[in-house]
Amino acid sequence: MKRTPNISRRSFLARGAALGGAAFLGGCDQLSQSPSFRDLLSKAEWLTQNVQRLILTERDLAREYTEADLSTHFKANGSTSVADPAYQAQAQNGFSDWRLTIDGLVDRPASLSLADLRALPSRTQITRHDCVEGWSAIGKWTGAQMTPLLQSIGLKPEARYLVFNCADKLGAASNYYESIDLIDAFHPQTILAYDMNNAPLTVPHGAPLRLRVERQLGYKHAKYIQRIEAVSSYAMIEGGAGGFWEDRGYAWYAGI
Ligand SMILES: Nc1nc2c(c(=O)[nH]1)N[C@H]1C(S)=C(S)[C@@H](COP(=O)(O)O)O[C@H]1N2
Ligand SMILES: [Mo]
Repeated sequence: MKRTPNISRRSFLARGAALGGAAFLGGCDQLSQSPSFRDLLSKAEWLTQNVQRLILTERDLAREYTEADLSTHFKANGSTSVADPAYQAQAQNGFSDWRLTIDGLVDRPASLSLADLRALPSRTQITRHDCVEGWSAIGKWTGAQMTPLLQSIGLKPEARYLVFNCADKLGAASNYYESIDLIDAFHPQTILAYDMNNAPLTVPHGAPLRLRVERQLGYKHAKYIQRIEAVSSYAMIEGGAGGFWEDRGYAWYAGI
């Protein structure tokens, strides 16, 4: 494993000092919850791998539960099926010819099969999903970790958000979509989940691939992902607010 060079730590500390020194370093987690600080951290100049690593090791994980805590019933919400004929044909074939596109502000755009994704470094986590509609459920999720995937794809310096394009429309004219910043993209519990409760994702829960971004509310957890685009801004996408529900008035930052 490559070690973090001291020079990077020094330049990180220098920047930290410029922002208020000890208070900045000591209160890292609280500060990371403030939108303006998150915005600052998302700026390209901050996003060398080593800086990300230093920040993220300080971040709390969402609470993880045990097998005994698993909900006997996990509600499926929002879209529970997809009308798109191309998706339905893929589902018929067990998603063997489905592909995930990763493009936008990346060094090496990719087209990945489910087998490709299953071969990547994975993480399994038992977490509680909280929907703004007033229900929660505990489920077990396994998926490809975003951090090593993004490191192999390579983000361009201008990249600040990942936009997840989904296959469903939820009664609207255009597809469901969501966006997360790079703080959440590189969070250790952020995974592209292909298994739920030890079995391949079912269609109601977002087959074949959905986002788990455990420090955010339910609507950020995009199901039926077909494309991930790295962008510098989401202002020009759809309604401009960064997501299907955000365009309809929900907060973009849905941290819990
Ligand atoms: N593509 C897509 N993703 C989606 C939704 C949706 O309708 N379409 N609904 C969101 C909402 S509001 C919630 S609470 C969760 C529900 O996930 P579940 O069906 O696995 O419970 O998915 C989120 N992701
Ligand atoms: Mo939700």
